[in-house]
Amino acid sequence: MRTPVDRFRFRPYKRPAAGWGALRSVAHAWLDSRQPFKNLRAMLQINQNGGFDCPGCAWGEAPKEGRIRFCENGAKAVNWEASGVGVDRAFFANNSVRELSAQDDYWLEYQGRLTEPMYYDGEDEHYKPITWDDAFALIAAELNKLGSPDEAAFYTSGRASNEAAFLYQLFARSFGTNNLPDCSNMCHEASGVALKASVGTGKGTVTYEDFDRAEAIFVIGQNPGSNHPRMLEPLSEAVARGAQVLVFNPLRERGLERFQAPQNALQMLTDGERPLNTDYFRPALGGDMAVIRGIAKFLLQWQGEAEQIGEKGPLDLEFIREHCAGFEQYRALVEATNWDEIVAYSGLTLDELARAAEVYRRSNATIICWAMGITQHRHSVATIQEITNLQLLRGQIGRPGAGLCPVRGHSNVQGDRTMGIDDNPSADFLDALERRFAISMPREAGVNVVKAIEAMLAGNIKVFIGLGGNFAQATPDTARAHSALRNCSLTVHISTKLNRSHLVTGKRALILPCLGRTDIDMQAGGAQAVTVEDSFSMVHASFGQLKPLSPEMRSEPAIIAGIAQATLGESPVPWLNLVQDYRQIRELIADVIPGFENFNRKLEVPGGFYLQNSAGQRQWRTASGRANFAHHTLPAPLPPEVLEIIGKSGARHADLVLQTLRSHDQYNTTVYGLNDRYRGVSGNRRVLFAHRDDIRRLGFSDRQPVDIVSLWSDDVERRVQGFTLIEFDIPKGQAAAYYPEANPLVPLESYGIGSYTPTSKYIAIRLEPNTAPERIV
Ligand SMILES: Nc1nc2c(c(=O)[nH]1)N[C@H]1C(S)=C(S)[C@@H](COP(=O)(O)OP(=O)(O)OC[C@H]3O[C@@H](n4cnc5c(=O)[nH]c(N)nc54)[C@H](O)[C@@H]3O)O[C@H]1N2
Ligand SMILES: Nc1nc2c(c(=O)[nH]1)N[C@H]1C(S)=C(S)[C@@H](COP(=O)(O)OP(=O)(O)OC[C@H]3O[C@@H](n4cnc5c(=O)[nH]c(N)nc54)[C@H](O)[C@@H]3O)O[C@H]1N2
Ligand SMILES: [Mo]
Repeated sequence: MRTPVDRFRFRPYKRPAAGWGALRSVAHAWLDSRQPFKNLRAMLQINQNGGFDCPGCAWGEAPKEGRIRFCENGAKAVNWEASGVGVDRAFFANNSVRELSAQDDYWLEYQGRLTEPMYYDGEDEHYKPITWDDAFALIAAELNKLGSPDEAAFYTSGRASNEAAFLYQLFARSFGTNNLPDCSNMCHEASGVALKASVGTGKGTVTYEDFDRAEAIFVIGQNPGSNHPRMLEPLSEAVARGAQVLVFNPLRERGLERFQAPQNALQMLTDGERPLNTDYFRPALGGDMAVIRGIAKFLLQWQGEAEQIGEKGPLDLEFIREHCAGFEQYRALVEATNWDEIVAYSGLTLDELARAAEVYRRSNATIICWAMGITQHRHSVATIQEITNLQLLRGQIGRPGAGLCPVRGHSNVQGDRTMGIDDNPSADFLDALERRFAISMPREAGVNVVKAIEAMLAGNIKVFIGLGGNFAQATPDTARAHSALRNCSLTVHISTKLNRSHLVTGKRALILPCLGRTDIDMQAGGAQAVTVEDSFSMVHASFGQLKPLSPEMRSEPAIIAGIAQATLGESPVPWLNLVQDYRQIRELIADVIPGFENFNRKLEVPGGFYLQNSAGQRQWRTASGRANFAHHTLPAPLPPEVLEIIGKSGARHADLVLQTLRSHDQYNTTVYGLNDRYRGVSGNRRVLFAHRDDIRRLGFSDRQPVDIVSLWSDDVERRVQGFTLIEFDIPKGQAAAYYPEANPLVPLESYGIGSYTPTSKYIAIRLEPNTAPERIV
């Protein structure tokens, strides 16, 4: 089936975010699903009590009636999943693995839902049908053949429900390994690592209601217009009631500037719009830690001035005294950081920093939100701890309208971690599992995504199982990630739609088609609900609404139970019995994970329940028992003019620093279309946004196709071809391209300190004349 493609065009978008543009796009996605009437009913059930949780992002459900409950991109996610066409044995008989490999990611997923288990034996060119039992037996045989359980890796993508995730980690650990890499390793890992050390919990401390009470909201390194559209309403309401909304983003994202509420009839009919920010700052890539340090330095300076004349300064000294550790050392560190450095590294002027600091000083309730613009950098952990330091200075954690808000990605990525999808679990968690199941749990840390790729390349991991996701495309250093998968003896993917990971196979490969969030999940005990946790730690139930496209699809818990039963045989866990009624799985969760006591009962409350956040209650589960000021020297972000990569072949200078980001028409590696409405691009994803002066300086011209080559000290050539240059409103020295097309450029060894998150937002590149054959330009 051919994918619809618009003509390549670039024209800056002048309209507000959401509004009519979004409605048009929803209608389009809906009609394109090839079962519009069925899906209309489904769309009305998104995020409603008794309906299903939106498979889009992890933004929380609005507690108040009348608030937006689904958005353009949620509707796209639903219609994409609830496709009326299927990929079956005839499809695979007609398309060999090699032929499919020549198609792009957009085409692959566009073919529809996977409908039956398929097996690739490495000898024939084609995937062939296999029964579920044979598939389970094959996995069991491969797993049980391994020299050690650590030769298998169990990857998870963040759509998996709590029930599926809990069973999956229990299976991996019963089998004997903590090798549980997950998408979070490439996403918000740094947030968890940073916050755990600073405030004793890896999660955000705010709830949805806090957004109604905040006096200031900082939105750093995030593009909610495309990725969390339901956040636009609380932001625009905050501006409307006089709160300050400060944006920090090198790009002028339309979805952070103006908003038209699609569910507000008056605004729609009058074509009205509202502002989304009160001030917009455009820092250097990776410059945010310097920005925050600058604001902290102003606060400390003003504190000193106030104290001299016997007045109360901006710091909350009582909070610091009562709750914090390490303040004096932090104060000395900030005082020792000089302004020249702060200004140079931040990419902002001293005036801009003072303006932001002034807003921060005046606000008595500040929320700081962040996403991938912060986490996918080398110094991400230090930056998030600096954000936390700032909030501690004014006691902005654990009070109404204030706190830390890492805005999560996948709809249940936070829940998956709560359920134990973690390559480095706490001893408490393992102890609780051991107590409940009388199985001894592996104690050694497992592999994260980067280490998993290294281990597969080295031949130390031989079986790869993916619970959702698209490991081949989401990971960095594509050529090596693909070699890693190919080096396995067996790769298994539990998936809803066809993607590249199914085609970059191990010696043998399985595709196991599963139900999605929208599908009715019928088990022996009746239609099942699953549960998820959003960014605000609200846990609630989700009920599928649509009849599955094929009776051969199975639920994720049922597939995991099938694999576990076949692999482990006799086990203290009654795998198959558990999936007859998921309430039994929730009973086990209740026994093991704090906060889930009486899980099934708590779910009966409409809207679900709130998992308490210790830091939000000013209880600090850190080693010091206090909220810790972290002490990081401000790292030089290597501004492009001095960016120099020293490799074996000597020193090379980068032309630009590249960030990889999402277009408006994609969900991670799922490409819904080739347009990026708010950035004005249609018909092409192989584009490189750069500043006009840089394009000229480097001897190129607007719309010229180029190759992009990244620099890294290992001297390996990483190149992508045929990217069309677009003169764009972007700070000089910076460039941007879409993920996953640009992933071949991200070196595997370039990851965040302490988080192992690939530095997808900071890649040193050079531009070279295009070498692409005509076809991919
Ligand atoms: N429709 C849709 N929704 C999604 C997703 C999707 O792909 N499509 N993905 C989901 C997932 S898994 C995630 S993690 C989230 C991702 O949500 P985002 O974090 O919003 O995603 P990105 O597109 O990576 O955007 C990063 C933003 O950070 C800015 N940025 C980059 N580097 C820097 C920097 O150094 N400093 C600052 N201040 N800003 C910077 C970029 O200009 C861009 O606006 O969205 C989730 N929701
Ligand atoms: N360069 C660069 N790389 C990045 C990023 C970046 O910004 N830049 N972002 C990173 C981030 S934040 C993330 S979270 C990762 C995402 O990494 P992943 O989570 O691995 O990737 P996705 O694209 O979300 O996975 C899409 C696939 O999931 C399957 N799927 C969809 N729904 C379901 C379901 O309900 N169940 C199951 N079992 N399968 C399902 C479909 O087959 C689909 O093809 O990518 C990371 N990679
Ligand atoms: Mo993510």
